[in-house]
Amino acid sequence: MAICRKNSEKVNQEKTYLNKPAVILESTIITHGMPYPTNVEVALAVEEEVRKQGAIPLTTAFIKGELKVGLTKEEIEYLGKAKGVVKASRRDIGYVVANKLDASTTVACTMIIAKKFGIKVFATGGIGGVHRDGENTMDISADLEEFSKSNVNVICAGPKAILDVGRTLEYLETKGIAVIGYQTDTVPLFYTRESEYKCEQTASSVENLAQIIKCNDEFGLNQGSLILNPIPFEDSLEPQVMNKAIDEALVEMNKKGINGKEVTPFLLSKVVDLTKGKSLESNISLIKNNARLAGKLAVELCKK
Ligand code: PSU
Ligand code: MN
Repeated sequence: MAICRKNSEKVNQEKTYLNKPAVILESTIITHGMPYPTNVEVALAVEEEVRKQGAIPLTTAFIKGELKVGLTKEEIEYLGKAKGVVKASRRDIGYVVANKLDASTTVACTMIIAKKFGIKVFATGGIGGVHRDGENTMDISADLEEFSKSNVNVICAGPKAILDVGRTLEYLETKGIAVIGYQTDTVPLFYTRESEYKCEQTASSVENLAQIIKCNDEFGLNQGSLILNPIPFEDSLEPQVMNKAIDEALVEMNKKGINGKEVTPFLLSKVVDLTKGKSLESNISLIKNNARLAGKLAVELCKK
């Protein structure tokens, strides 16, 4: 127990990033989302995109149970190569710290850390959501629940089409979470820019986005928002190609009986195989694009 107390004291002493243009970045994408060495190259490139906007990139993870807010290049390299790293969500934090484990952070876990350190902006690729057939399996990512607990603004490229997009959006609506399309009227679906789902809220500019966030905060809503930033046109994929790959991946997943926290990593890597790496290229492009917007937003939010 002493280990936990000591660690949390240390965490509380860390400087806060309130009123600083900081962008937090998750690490599950490094350990469970992309193969080595691409994962490391992309993590470093994403940090660079944030810096170019005048903001501070902070990639988070637990190394041997110790929380790191802002990994060094060496630590990113270490995580990128390491085997058996825990994919940590909200429920896993105490377990990882107490047992001094290496763990990457999911969107939910990264939001908790961001809140603790006063970081308002978070860039990622995709978030977890309600899985297809979720009405039977009850597979709903803890990411969705976190938006009503942690006041952090998450920029992603939309719910990935491996999910039940309609139910994911319904879930967020029930929780009262602002889902804001950035310069788009329809919900982007990660690899594709448009969909049949309408965005109820659209922001025309970074200034507009910052205003919405500030107004929610001033109103005391005290919860996160989800910003949908469509993949750059030149790197988007054909919906037909993607849907075919996803359908095949789902069939194989069910055949293999994969469930729980393995579902998302399995589907992500299977889709990369089935599209012969094309989806990986798109993934890289959209993450960098999200990092750019996050950097701009973090700078904008610091303006009085
Ligand atoms: N979706 C993606 N790419 C990812 C993830 C989701 O398109 O890398 C990762 C994120 O870290 C997210 C996590 O928080 O998977 C969700 O996992 P689960 O569905 O088990 O909650
Ligand atoms: Mn799940």
